[in-house]
Amino acid sequence: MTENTSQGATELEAPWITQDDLPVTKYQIIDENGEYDPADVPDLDTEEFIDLYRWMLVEKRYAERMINLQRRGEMGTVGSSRGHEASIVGSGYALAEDDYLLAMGRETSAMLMKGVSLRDILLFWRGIEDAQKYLAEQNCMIGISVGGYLPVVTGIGWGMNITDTDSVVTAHFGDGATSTGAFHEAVNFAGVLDAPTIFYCQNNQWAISTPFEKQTNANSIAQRAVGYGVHGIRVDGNDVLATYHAMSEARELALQGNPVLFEGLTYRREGHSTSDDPTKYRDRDEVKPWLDRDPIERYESFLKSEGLWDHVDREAMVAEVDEEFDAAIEAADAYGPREVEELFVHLYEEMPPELEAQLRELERSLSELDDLDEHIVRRPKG
Ligand SMILES: Cc1ncc(C[n+]2csc(CCOP(=O)(O)OP(=O)(O)O)c2C)c(N)n1
Repeated sequence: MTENTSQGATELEAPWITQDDLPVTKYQIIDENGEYDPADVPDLDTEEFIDLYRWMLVEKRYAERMINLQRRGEMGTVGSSRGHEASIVGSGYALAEDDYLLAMGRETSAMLMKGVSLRDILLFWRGIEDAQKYLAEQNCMIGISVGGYLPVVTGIGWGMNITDTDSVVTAHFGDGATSTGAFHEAVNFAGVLDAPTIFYCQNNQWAISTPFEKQTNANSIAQRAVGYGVHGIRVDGNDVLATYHAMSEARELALQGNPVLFEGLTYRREGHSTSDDPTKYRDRDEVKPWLDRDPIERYESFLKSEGLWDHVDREAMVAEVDEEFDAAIEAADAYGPREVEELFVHLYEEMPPELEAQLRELERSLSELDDLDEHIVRRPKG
């Protein structure tokens, strides 16, 4: 990773500030070699330590199975979370049942922890709008519009303040989303409103083909917190314990009315999605060191050092995930065919006239273009 810096203009006299005045450190508990200081390890019991590992396997296996399904034409485009397991699991594990989680799409295990059913996640990726309704019943949603849902997060947090709800709302998003206007409005306004919000940026270094250093001239996402007057932190997102611990503290801060801008540093190991070929824009030399920094392997070495590895039956864990995945596919396959109207119905209790008009227009086009409906249903997905 290259760092952007402010350049030129030496020998000025007024008290200018630059980002170099605010060095941002990376919070880490287990380092890349699996070394750690026992005093820094969060206070979890054996079951919880193992649980973190199991969830990371869930995330990994889910990503593998989704890609297989997509390759067989049984799923739409899929975005792999390989490499993000610690970031997703550590952040999700710190949340409570009533907290809200607005995901950008790579956070399956965090949503499952909140009680979302795997079937509904599969339905979502098959383009079935009903799925969002089921996700929302567990205080979760997936926002495909990059950054677009971030002001909604501030709104939910504001609502929690008004109703005196003892919960937080967290939004996950990528480094690309931090360049949207919506991101700036959302974090700024959350600060003004003391909203119990956690803005969790999974900085995986790439927004499709745009590398982080072309995304922003800032050295980190975390440093931007200062400009909004909120708490910020940069965490090694490949270290599940550091992520979990920092996220637990972020939750406490948010509950006390301090919004948090959280940067989890990680790396997208595979393509942005199954429609993307990353070899077109990034070197193998760049990817290789990240493959050696696998978050799951790093945590395995921690479990071994702590003498907890004997409690892990990895094969049985994977078999259990596969069983759950098989059942979820069966349930998703059994979900009946949907009508185009479903795209319009879940937003308002009563459909406003503009939407009603759009729906009629779409129905008219579909009936006029006999082939279109057939095309939508049959076109190759992905
Ligand atoms: C408003 C909007 N513009 C463009 C897109 C197309 N798009 C999908 S993902 C993506 C890049 C997202 O990168 P980042 O926010 O870093 O998240 P990542 O997928 O890397 O985790 C883009 C531009 C979109 N979904 N929404």
